[in-house]
Amino acid sequence: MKTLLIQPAPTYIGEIPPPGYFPLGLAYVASAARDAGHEVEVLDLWADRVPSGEIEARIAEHKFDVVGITAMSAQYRQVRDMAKIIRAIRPDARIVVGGALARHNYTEVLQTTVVDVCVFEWGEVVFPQLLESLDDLSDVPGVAYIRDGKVAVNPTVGVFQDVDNLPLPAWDLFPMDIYTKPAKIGDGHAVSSMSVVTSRGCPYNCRFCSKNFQKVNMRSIDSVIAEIKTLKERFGIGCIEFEDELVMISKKRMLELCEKIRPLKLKWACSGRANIASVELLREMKRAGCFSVYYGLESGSPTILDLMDKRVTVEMNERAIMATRKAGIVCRCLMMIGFPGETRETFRETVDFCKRNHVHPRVEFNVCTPLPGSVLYQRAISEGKIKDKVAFLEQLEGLSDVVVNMTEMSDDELMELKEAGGIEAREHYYRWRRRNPSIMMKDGLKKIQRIAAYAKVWGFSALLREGVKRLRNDREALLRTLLRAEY
Ligand code: B12
Ligand code: SF4
Repeated sequence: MKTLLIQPAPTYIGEIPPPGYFPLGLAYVASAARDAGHEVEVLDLWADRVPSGEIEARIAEHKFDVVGITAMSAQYRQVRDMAKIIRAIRPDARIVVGGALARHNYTEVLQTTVVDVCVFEWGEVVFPQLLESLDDLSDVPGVAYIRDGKVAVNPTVGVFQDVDNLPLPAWDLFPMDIYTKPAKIGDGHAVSSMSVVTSRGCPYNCRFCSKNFQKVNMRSIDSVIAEIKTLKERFGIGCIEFEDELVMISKKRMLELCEKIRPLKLKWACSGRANIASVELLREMKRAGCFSVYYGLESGSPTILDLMDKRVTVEMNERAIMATRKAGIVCRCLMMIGFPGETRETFRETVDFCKRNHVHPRVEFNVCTPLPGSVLYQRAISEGKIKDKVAFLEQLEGLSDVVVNMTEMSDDELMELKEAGGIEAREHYYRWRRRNPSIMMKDGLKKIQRIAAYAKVWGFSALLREGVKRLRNDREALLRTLLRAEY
């Protein structure tokens, strides 16, 4: 079967930025389909930075019987429009969608677009079976499709036992020169970076979170290390971004990862969880090459953390920040505003938390959005805040500001609080930095190291041109980046 797999590009942004992350899910699917004997081509619209006006021509260059698109919920509109184009070019081709959009909104996708099949989790297991059974999908697990004019839903794959024997991602089908360009800076060195997952799923159930895998499946650390060694040998990768929903899942597993990754002498970054973030563990991580951990701390209010079912306390979060900095690892904190129950008072607790702990909220404060697949989404539907699921999906594109307000405050009040809170936290943070010359110096040195590393890779004049361009476009953002603390 001739198969074309597509990674969409964020065309709604205007000028498409270079891709920040390798589309691992699609690469796993590509690998499994190829191993099953199918002809697989990849069209990576993001890596190629294809503007919307050129998508049709790029798709028409390929011959295919089946096309597969990867998409998150926020990409509904892109999928709908792309499916229409594909149908016009090749009316007989089957159109398949996988990823969070297909997992959580298969009904809407199948009823309002020309997509034929939605694949839930485990695309690498499901897709090859699907390609063999296109005429009758009734025995293919983990798919939804239209049968007799109705949406038919097959049972999911669930826990997949053989996770260590999945084929490695089909990196070679993607433009690896783009993905491995040494643009990521691991601890002051420009290195080629690549995404890896050590597990699927997360054992927690934070109420705002939309997880891609319902059950937790963990790979053995040995299989993860074997993959990393391959990446190092084949592509000269010097930095690994662990993209699991939660990497710091347990102390024991993390220590095993540290012990086995240390001899590879790589830099790596991962997501963390405050409840297991001790100085001892983080020091081990640092020794093993970890340079950055990001935590979804979300709120400084104990009430909101409980309502979210975060299963951490404000004190644990504070200890995690301290421990991470003490270990010499960059601590990135994701904060949120607007979870149901949020008031001026609870958000004040969050801003005070940021100030007390000198947190620079990484993306300022994310406005809480009831993403499909989350407990909050069900609540928004039952409370009548989401009346039309398709209109809601359309609004998710870009995902900025207030999409659905889950608080008792007005949208304007929420946005005012977010802006003012962001300014207050940032100003405090920079004041604190100015008052701590030793930290300023340490960070300054790191920044110089980074700039030098960039210059080595890109050339000094290209770096200067880029700097001037950014200064013209968004002076404040550039200054923020330059001033952001590393410790
Ligand atoms: C990297 C990443 C991104 C990257 C882009 C990824 C890419 N395609 O290039 C960037 C930074 C752009 C991104 C952005 C966002 N992301 Co994101 N991201 C991730 C992350 C960390 C890793 C994805 C990954 O590689 N997973 C590992 C692979 C193996 O799993 P997978 O992608 O799910 O693929 C499997 C199946 O889904 C399926 N499958 C996937 N595609 C296809 C295609 C076909 C044809 C088939 C058959 C099967 C199939 O098979 C695959 C193999 O099993 C995940 C968390 C996670 N661990 O999944 C979040 C995640 C996908 N992101 C999420 C969110 C919320 C966002 C944002 C909305 C965040 C924000 N507040 O802005 C934005 C969306 C921006 C927008 N407007 O479009 C949510 C998705 C929720 C949802 N309902 O959509 C996740 C699950 C994180 C979470 N738990 O909250 N993200
Ligand atoms: S927010 Fe993080 S810890 Fe909570 S359920 Fe989602 S992935 Fe797991």
